[in-house]
Amino acid sequence: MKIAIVCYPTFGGSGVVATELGLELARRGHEIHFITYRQPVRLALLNPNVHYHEVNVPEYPLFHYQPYELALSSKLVDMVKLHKIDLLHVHYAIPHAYAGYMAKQMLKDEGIKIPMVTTLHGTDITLVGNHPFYKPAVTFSINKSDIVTSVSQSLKDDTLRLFNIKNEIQVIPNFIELDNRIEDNIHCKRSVMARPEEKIITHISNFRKVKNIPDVVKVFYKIQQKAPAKLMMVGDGPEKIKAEELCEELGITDKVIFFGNSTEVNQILSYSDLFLLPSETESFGLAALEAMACSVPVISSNSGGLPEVNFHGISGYLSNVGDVDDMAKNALKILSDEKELQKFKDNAFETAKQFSIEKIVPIYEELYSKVVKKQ
Ligand code: GMT
Repeated sequence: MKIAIVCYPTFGGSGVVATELGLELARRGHEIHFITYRQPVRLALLNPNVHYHEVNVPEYPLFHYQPYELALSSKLVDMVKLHKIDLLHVHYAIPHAYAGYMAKQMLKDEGIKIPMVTTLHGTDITLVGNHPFYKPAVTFSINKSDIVTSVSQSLKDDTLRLFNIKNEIQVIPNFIELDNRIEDNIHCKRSVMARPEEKIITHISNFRKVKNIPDVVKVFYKIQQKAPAKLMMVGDGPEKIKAEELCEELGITDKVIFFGNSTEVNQILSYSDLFLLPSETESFGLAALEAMACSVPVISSNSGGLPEVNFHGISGYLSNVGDVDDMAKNALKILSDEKELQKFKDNAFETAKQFSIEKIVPIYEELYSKVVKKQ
């Protein structure tokens, strides 16, 4: 099949999922066309089945806002015609589903019928999409998609609660490539991060408010009072400076490393003993799954789709949002006994297997075949 994938090309979870999906589909013999404004960060182009088409939006002084949706829908029309694409798969409703629908309509006018699959990822529904300024357009484009998928049951429930949706929503959880662990090597050594007796605690995110970054620091502060430990903060975003300031206030700057956006996530996770994700909400929590796939247990909040990924008392522990005492208590329960730690590490990896790329990607392939046949 020839599939166009529209996504955000950044470090965010939706872009990562879209990229990994495209790469796996390409390995399975499909011809994949990524259409976005920049080359996705995890996209390797050394595959004859993978193509990347950049959406350019020329700056024009009349426009206060440059019309990206217009440029994207025009690019979709051109690429569908040029490469004889069979299907559009858009990730993140805003503005991708809207632009995809416009492209479909323009193509229909020329006698070309193309189905559109829309995958909802989280903030497109829970934070941004339900804002009154966007809601009618988001509702419309979800209802006009040929197939709608969401990455968790929790996100499906949120979508049905917040929008007037007439379409069916199919839950397809995010997935992970297993065996991502990387051994100590010349380019990345555990000793750079911590001393042998110190446990490595890691957090990875886009450092937005929804991630509750101060709670990451507070939980770590409590952990290091009882057990020798270091905190790895990976990623960048608006809350990073505040986190650095909080570390200074608490006198723990020598125990915290801020990496910024890193392409060495798997190396860092391979040395980690525990992952912290105390988010206010999380439709899925891909970062938690990435940690689990590297055998790292997860201490998370129990909101949104997190309970569908992190199993309480098995792959880690879940606490109420903001309950840093409970999170620290649970973290120490895992860390203070080597046997217990190993059990949780093994369980985390076993849990991640349920979300293996080999299990999940065929579900998308089946959906694609069905919807293409229907046209
Ligand atoms: O806030 C983020 O983590 C980025 C955001 C995105 O859209 O890229 O992530 C959302 O989609 C991910 C992939 O499906 C999910 O794993 C994240 O849980 C979700 N974020 C939120 O719901 C806050």
